[in-house]
Amino acid sequence: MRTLYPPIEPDEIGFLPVGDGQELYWETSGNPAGKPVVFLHGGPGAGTNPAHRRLFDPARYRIVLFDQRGCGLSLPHVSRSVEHLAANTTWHLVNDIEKLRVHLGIERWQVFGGSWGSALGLAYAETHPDRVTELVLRGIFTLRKRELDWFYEGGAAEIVPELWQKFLAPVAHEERHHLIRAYHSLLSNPDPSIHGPAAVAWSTWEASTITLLPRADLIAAFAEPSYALAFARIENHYFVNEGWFDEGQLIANAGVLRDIPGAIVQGRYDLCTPAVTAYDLHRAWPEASFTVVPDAGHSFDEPGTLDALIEATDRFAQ
Ligand code: STX
Repeated sequence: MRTLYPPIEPDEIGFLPVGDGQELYWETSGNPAGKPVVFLHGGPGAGTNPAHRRLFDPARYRIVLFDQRGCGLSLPHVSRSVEHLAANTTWHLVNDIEKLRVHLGIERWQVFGGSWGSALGLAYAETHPDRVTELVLRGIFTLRKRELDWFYEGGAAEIVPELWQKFLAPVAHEERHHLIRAYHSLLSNPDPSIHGPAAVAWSTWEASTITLLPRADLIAAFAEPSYALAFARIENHYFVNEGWFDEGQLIANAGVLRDIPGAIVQGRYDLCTPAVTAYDLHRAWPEASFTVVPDAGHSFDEPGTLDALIEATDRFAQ
């Protein structure tokens, strides 16, 4: 089984102004003369962390991580005010990726994305296919109505009912027929005694359902108040707006990817983004390798998932 490469430090970091008063934290690590790869994090709103560098052979890759608008180390942080969400959409992020590519002097790069990062990776690659050397996607998420309904309106609840009760708790009974909308109102309420507990409940629902087995460290990290608030506000903002996608757009346009080498990696027991979406993408884009990990949930760091992801980044490092 392949496991994460050893920990490394960035060799360069910076803050890129991308307009609308937003500055994005970025970093490069690995081999400055290596093959460029950009890592797209999940959520949206989850930010990058140092473990993400370790998905790529540092001797062969120039590894680019950045925090998407409003989260991680990027500024302004959405935990400070919902006003900062106005200029934060999928298509802002697609343009930001291009700005970062040009800023770093990179012609074409590999795109790696898990979960929300897979949606953003598809949106970017379908908009700028000539800039993408390979596409590695994990825990496929395309924000179709059925996917949002599954995770936020009662599907996954059937499997983890006691966790679902905690997700419902902040929402008044008469608002429970549309939870993404109900949470939108709670998370944008200026009163911290309203938005604070809602953010922690939203983030805890995700943290407690993304691994095959419960992980107390992850659940605690997601409940940290300012992390939870930015994560919950950004995710909810994207989902209320259906990602600014037409229904089914990312899979309908997968024909554009035909000439891009690709890998699709999916955990069988992924409660967050069930395998049917990965399968639908596989059928629309049969040229990409398709691996269903039989004993994994959603998270990137389950052993079988790491093995399949690093197999792909090693294969594409040549
Ligand atoms: N959110 C899916 C997503 O992108 C609905 C995601 N889920 N968990 C994560 O991302 C992290 C593990 C990266 C926080």
